[in-house]
Amino acid sequence: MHRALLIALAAGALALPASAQESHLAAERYDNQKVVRVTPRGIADIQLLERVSGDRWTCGPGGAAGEADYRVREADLRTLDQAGVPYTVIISDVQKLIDEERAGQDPFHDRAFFDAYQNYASVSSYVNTLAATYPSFVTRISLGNSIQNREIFGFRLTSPVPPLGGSPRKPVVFFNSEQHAREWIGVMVDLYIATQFLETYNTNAAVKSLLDTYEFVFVPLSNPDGYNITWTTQRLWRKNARTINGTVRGVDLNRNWGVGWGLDSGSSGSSTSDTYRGSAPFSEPETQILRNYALSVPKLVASIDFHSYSQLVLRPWTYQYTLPPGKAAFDRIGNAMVDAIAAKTGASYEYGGPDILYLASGTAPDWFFGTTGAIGLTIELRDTGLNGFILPTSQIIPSGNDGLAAAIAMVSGLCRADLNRDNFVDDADFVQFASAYDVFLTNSADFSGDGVTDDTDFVYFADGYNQFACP
Ligand code: 0X9
Ligand code: ZN
Repeated sequence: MHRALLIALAAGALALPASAQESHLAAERYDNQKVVRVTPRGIADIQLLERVSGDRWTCGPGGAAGEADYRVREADLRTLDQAGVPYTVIISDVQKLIDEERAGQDPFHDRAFFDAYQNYASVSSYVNTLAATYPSFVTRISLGNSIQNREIFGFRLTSPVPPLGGSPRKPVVFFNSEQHAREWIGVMVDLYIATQFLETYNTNAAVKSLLDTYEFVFVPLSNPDGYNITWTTQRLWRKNARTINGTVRGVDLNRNWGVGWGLDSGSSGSSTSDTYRGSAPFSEPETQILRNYALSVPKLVASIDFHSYSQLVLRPWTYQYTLPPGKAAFDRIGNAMVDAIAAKTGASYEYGGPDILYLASGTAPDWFFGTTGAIGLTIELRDTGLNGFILPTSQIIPSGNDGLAAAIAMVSGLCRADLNRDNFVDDADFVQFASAYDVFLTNSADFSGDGVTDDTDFVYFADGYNQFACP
């Protein structure tokens, strides 16, 4: 082969392209590529890394001015050394990890669902199996279709115990994952939580009480097109499959939501960026679909948006450092979640706001909290950098137990009569309830979840009020 062509090909392969390849192309390879954890000394170091890498693995406690993880070629280490950039290699061969992950996916191996990562078709059929196995608990739902016309499906899960007060529907808790295509562990954790809820309903009093009180909506694959790219051509693809000028560039779905959208401090206006926010809030069908579903729910009380990696529980706001209303309640619930994870699996997670990560503008949790008032959290699952997005399959069930402990702690910690979210149920809440009750303000005083504020809600409020303390 012509020498110049060889060089061009090699350069192309190593240039960490920002566009997704067509699915008939061979999978991109990452031989000998590293992930380095950098402590930039200033903007020049960040610019250098953005130039040589182009693939920031985004998470990492320390924020924009602190540590950050980047995927780089072996030869780039010399460039970093010459420039004196402080770094440590946290993954020495990205392709090796991917190969090991692939080996764990042997389709002829008879394995249980949570022993391996699962593709779109397999996740879809698993949801059908859940619905067939637990017909009185699980209903499959279809929320709409992605850009490339894949169905975004999910399921509703609750016990057959009827909603209080004859309400048509229980208050809803929403769990979604996989806005970011390469964060495979989120899909498995979402499904693991649902499975454990179903399997332990009869033996675990806490789970029984949650399923008797609330309805849970699970959407395991919020970004099915991106997920398909990671299974076929680019394992490290993050965004959706939005085509711009004939090339699949992708929009970062977790920068496309309408609250806090469009800020350069936490997103990018450039379509080649991994945090491209899209041309307008909700420009993407995937975010529109999730938003529309959330708006169709009469009473949404809490939500978790699963991501990886870094082992964090993050509260709003993500787009600004200003503290959210009701921060006291977020702190109580977030700390309870972190403690519950540590008690169940021994994993160490950290709870906090954007100060422990970085600003992110136009995210799902900010929209959930900002628009519906529901508790809206991000969980960054395992690990802390040893394997990053390519988490070994042996970590699926342990991660599932992190998520399960966190989910139970969050919902058990909802203190719904604490309307002002100061962690006390007292006269101030009564006054707030009474004024909401007077004007039939459904979102804050609708305890039953039927979309209206009426006598039933008064009874619930009184019931919560009598306990005088948040869990
Ligand atoms: O950047 C994101 O969207 C999330 N991290 S990830 O590495 N999974 O992409 C975090 C978003 C939420 N929170 C804050 N940045 N505060
Ligand atoms: Zn993510």
